[in-house]
Order: sequence, then structure tokens, then C-alpha cells
Amino acid sequence: MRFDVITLFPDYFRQCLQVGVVGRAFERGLAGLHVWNPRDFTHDNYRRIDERPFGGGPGMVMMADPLMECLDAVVQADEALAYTVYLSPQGRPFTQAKARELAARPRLVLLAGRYEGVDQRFLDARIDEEISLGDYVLSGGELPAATVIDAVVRLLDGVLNDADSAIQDSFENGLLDCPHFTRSETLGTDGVPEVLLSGNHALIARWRRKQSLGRTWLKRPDLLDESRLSQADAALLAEFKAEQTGNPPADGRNP
Ligand code: 9D3
Repeated sequence: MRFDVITLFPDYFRQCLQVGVVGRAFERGLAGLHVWNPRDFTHDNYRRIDERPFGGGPGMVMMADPLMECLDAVVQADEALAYTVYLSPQGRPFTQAKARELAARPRLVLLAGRYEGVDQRFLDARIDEEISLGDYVLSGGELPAATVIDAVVRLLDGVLNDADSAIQDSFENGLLDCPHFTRSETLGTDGVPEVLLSGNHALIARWRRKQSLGRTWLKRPDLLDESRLSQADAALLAEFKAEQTGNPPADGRNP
């Protein structure tokens, strides 16, 4: 899969997608990354990409013209169909489902904005979809673009090994992960649930499932539709709830 990023800070991407499974995926050629600076598509002496907004008000806006020329060059750089995404606070929230959808495309072009935003005429003419990372204010779209690339690349065929894939499944099922424990020089096995030391793999799997259900109920009740749990899961969650000491808040939230 080919990624093109349009950004005023190209260096940001060269650094940040070089590590871990994602970095290795680019190294192995499972994905390609091309970074473009709209400033290279200006024609004035000042290489100007921002302007004051019509109508006045504070802040600057990214001009349509350099972005149009830049995107023309991006599109022409490869024959595969380019799907264009603008990272913006006005976008629909990014989700794992959206990552899956994007991972099925041959090419993704990501526009990272700066300043107050981008001339609406460019967005209307050239952007297929706007995506937000969530309801908080960032200073630009670079970190969101890198986040989307990370989430998408790890879904591409051949990127994750079997061990990682299993972990991924446990989040894609809509539940939080169970707690993890490992060897400690200083702590020994203090505080490690007995069952994990038992060697009984059926019991261990059952305990982990129960913890996943229980933690999701405690921390992220919004992810849990209790009416749609299997009978086995409903029983595990009931067990978890019964073991809770004290009274959890009525909405199930853990303070
Ligand atoms: C502080 C300026 N804001 C209104 C006066 C508007 C504003 C413009 C540009 C707020 C943030 C940004 C830069 N943010 C992004 O480019 C961005 C973003 C975000 O801020 N939050 C969540 N997801 C995203 S995706 C891109």
C-alpha cells in the first residue's frame, strides 16, 4: 500500500514511522511512504502557503493553489487510485473499523493541516473524507496523519506475526485487554493471580476472558453491550461483578 502525506513538516514523518513493526513494514516494502511539502508548489519569492481569511478574524488559512498543484503531482506519481483524507477537528472520529476500511485501499493521501485550517474550496474539490483523532485540540494534522498510518500499516498482510495478530483480535472483539504479569527479580510472584501460575491453560483462558469483560465493564461501559453477550460471557461478567468489593458507581464507571 502506498501512502502520500502532504505536510509543511516533512521531516516529522521521516523520523516517526521508522521504528517497530511499522518501521519494519516500510523497510520490507509492504508499504511505501512519500512525503510532499506544498511549499515546493508555490511560485512567489516568499514561497507563501498561508493567507489571512476573507471576512477577517484571527489566524491564517492554508491557500488552495499550492495544495491543488501539490495534490496534482501526488496523484500523478502513481497510477493507483488515490483516496484523499484531510485530518481535521471537523472530521468523523477515527476508529479501528475506519482503519480496516482504509487498509483495503491501494493508496492513501493524507493532508496534514496547520494554522486555522485549509481553504474550503480545496477541501470540497479534492478531499474524499475528513478524519478527526478525537475531541481535543492539537496544533496540526501531522501527529493524526502518523497515527492513521500506524494503525493502517499494522493491518496490512504480512506486517504482524501470529503472536501480534492474536493480541489484535482481543482488541478487535471490542473488549479491553486483560492484565499481564511477568517475571520480576524483586517482586517474585507476589501479587500475581494464582491461576496464572497453575499451568492450567483452560482456566487461564477463562480468567483472562473474565478480566477483559470485567475491565471493560468498569472502565469503558460504552464499549460493552451487556444484552448481546453470549451466555458464557454473561456468566463470567456476573462472576467478576460479584467479586468486586465495595459498590461500583451506578453507571459502572471506575473513579
Ligand atoms: C485553536 C484553533 N481552533 C479554533 C479557534 C481551531 C483549530 C484549528 C486547527 C484547532 C486545531 C487545529 C489543528 N488540529 C488538527 O489539525 C487536527 C486535529 C485536532 O486538533 N484534534 C483532533 N484531531 C485532529 S486531526 C487534525
